[in-house]
Amino acid sequence: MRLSQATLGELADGVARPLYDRGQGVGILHFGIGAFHRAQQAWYTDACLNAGEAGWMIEGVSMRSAAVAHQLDPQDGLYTVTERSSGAPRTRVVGSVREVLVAGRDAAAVADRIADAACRIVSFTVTEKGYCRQADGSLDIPLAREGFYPLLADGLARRRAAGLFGLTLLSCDNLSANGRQLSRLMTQYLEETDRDLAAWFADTCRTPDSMVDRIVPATGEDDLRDLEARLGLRDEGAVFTEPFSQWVIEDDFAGPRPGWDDHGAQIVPDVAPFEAAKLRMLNGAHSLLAYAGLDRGHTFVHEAIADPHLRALVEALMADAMPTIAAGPGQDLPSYAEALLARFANPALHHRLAQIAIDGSQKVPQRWLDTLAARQARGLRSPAILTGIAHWLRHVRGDVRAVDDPAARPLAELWHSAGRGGIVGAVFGPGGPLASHWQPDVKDVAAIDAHLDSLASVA
Ligand code: CS2
Repeated sequence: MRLSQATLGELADGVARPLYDRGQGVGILHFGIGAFHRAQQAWYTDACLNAGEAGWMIEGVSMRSAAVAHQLDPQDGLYTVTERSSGAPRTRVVGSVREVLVAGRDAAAVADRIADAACRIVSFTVTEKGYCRQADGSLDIPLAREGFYPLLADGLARRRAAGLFGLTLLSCDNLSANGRQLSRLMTQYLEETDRDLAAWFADTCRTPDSMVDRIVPATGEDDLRDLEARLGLRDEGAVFTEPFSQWVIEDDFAGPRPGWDDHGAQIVPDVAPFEAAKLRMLNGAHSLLAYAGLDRGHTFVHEAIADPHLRALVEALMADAMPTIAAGPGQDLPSYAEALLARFANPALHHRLAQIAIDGSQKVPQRWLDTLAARQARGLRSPAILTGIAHWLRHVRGDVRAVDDPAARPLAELWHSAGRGGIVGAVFGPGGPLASHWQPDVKDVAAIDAHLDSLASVA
């Protein structure tokens, strides 16, 4: 039997479930309703609704496939979030998602929702590549036409025509200054397509920066089977995560918002220091564990962090990142580093290194290169990150394992044309795809080259 509104009563005792009327208004349209959104923003919103707030149901948009719609729509949008650690798992049913629209199939319905007066927030977890940026950070217009931009522009145009107020556009992706980037990219899109709308957007909409943090590994069939045995119901939309969760949002909304801060989120004047710490320390360490850990034969994050060689590298990366971050109020970076090491060691999460290794070309700039650039400006290096770069370059050569990255082809071609001796300069030197973030000096190149030489099977 499948989880749904009708079968909620069949759930095993002790599983928390929504206490509110799920027929109430939709206040949020969310682009990219993958596992992360379900375990994070929708989970905070569910807590708000359980506490008696109204009007904040979420309509999700799946950008690439109908799979999430097939998971959630037959379940009336219901799904479970299970927190895993060394203790017993804790499962709760989340009810804040009304239904899932599919970008390619339901474009008119998406614009209808955005144009609805009840909608106040459009939020995003479309991954780094979903913003359709070119190497220099500007919008790739032809690519953007395939993404969320035209859907959002349609909805906004209809709001403007109807004389409605603007929206809060809330990016929840792992980019630095994600709200400011979204604003800049959306403005560029509108200036190309509808200049009047660009002016309305600037006047009426807001794009707060936000830092999101919760480790949410991809769900596997084994996870679903175990859960079914515990719950007595099958949940195709289940997500599994850690007990930890953090969400820091810039206090810059165009209108009302849920009281996320009553349930653990932080609303602050400036997200930048939280974001820098999260991207450079957590995500930076993750990517280092992914590329170096796979090369050392590991499968999961908790295995890689138990490898003393990798743990030392991660500790060095964090120590190198810390002085580049101007800690904000209440931020204690050494304790943060300790807490991250403990989270990585969570034995129950089964977070695959291969999942983190996806889309490196989109992640490396804000995770590693910003630290390198900030250190370079002070005459300092980061040997740990240079080691990571060597592992990443080896990975994108494409002959060790499959490379899942929008730049997989151009990077493999660079390896082909520049060869082993020229690859570092070809990727990071003038004209290279990552040159706008950090440019290695002669010693950096030599250090990366030396690591590449030491990696077996690199010709
Ligand atoms: C990970 C992140 O897959 C990845 O690249 O580094 O998804 C990470 O688990 C989250 O950002 C944690 O908040």
